Amino acid sequence: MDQPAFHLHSPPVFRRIPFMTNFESISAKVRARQRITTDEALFLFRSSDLLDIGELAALANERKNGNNVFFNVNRHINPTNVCVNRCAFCAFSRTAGEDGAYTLALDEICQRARDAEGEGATEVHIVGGLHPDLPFEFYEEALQAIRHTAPKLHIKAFTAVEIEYFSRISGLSVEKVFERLIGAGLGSMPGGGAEILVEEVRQKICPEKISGARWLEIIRLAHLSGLKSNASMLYGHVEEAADRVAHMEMLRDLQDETGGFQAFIPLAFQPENSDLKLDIKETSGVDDLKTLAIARIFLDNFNHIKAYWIMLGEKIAQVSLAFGVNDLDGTVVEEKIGHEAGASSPQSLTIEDIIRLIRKAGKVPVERDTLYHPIRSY
Ligand code: V47
Ligand code: SF4
Repeated sequence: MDQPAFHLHSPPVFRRIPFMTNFESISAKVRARQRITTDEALFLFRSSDLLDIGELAALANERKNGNNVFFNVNRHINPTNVCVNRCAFCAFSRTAGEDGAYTLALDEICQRARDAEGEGATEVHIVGGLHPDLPFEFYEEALQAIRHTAPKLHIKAFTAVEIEYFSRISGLSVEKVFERLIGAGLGSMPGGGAEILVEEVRQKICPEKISGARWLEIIRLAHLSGLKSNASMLYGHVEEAADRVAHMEMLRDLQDETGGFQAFIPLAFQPENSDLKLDIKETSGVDDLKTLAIARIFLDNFNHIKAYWIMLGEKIAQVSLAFGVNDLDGTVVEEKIGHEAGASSPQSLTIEDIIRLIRKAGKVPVERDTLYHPIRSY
């Protein structure tokens, strides 16, 4: 039987009024430190009140991070672009033997790590394709060799997609793969491979990649092994706002369980040279800022929201510091994934570039290590 909307005898103030989401109610919740729902996040995506959303995100960030903005001095190393997956959005990968396919030798990987340490980096960020012939031992030896040549570097390496592949090619369980890699020097994991965790979207953009559920399971096992990780979201392709919200909800739920995520990193899709190019345009600045701001509001259990300047460009990354962002990633050096796909940002920023960018946004630049311990404040 249908329930009456309210009892006739109830005093008027207790009558049930159908709940209507509006910006004021969301704002009141955030100000009261309450979690917002997926419907409310969707409402924000559909709203055009960019500045109001940004102000709310800035408040949520200020409570966690004050006026500090983190960056780190790092270097990316992509050992190989040969990949058996060939995701439709990826302009970085090649088939073995194709023009432009490469695989670095162990000593080339070590040389890059040695250079990075010599230039003051505290981290190497290592991700690559799923190579059909390299054995698991190659990756294990690469970590051991880096630890030997550049012992001060933190090694942040391998997405959940690569970890699952290592397990497949080695016949080892995922837990054992983590144990071996940690033994070889793995310090934490980057947030790649998440794309959009919703299966329908994955089938369109990366049908050969592990499922969203499996990505979450591998990350859960990483956190249980004691590793911290990041989580990314590739947006601005075929997904809807509801998919972005569903993606963030899965991350928020896992974070409630493990607490192992450090930063959330929305990655703006770069459409050049990928099979998804067709008629997909670059994301707009408004969409970039709104996505970062909503992430800051929705992911109340993540400490850090990172603007990856490689995909956003320096200017949007800088402006995002007024929209809830508190991390600008790092100096990077030799970026391939975004640039193969047409990113117009530079390959690298100097420490001075990053400090100036943060200061001009009225914030305090803080160099951090990979695990967010402050190293130096400027
Ligand atoms: O998983 C691939 C994305 C990711 C394109 O954890 C693309 O600190 C845009 O995850 N347009 C790898 N994005 C990079 C990544 C990352 C980057 C910086 C910092 C961290 C961190 C992680 O790059 C892939 C994929 O989602 N990607 N192709 C493209 N055309
Ligand atoms: Fe391979 Fe990763 Fe590119 Fe997909 S995104 S094709 S898994 S390198």
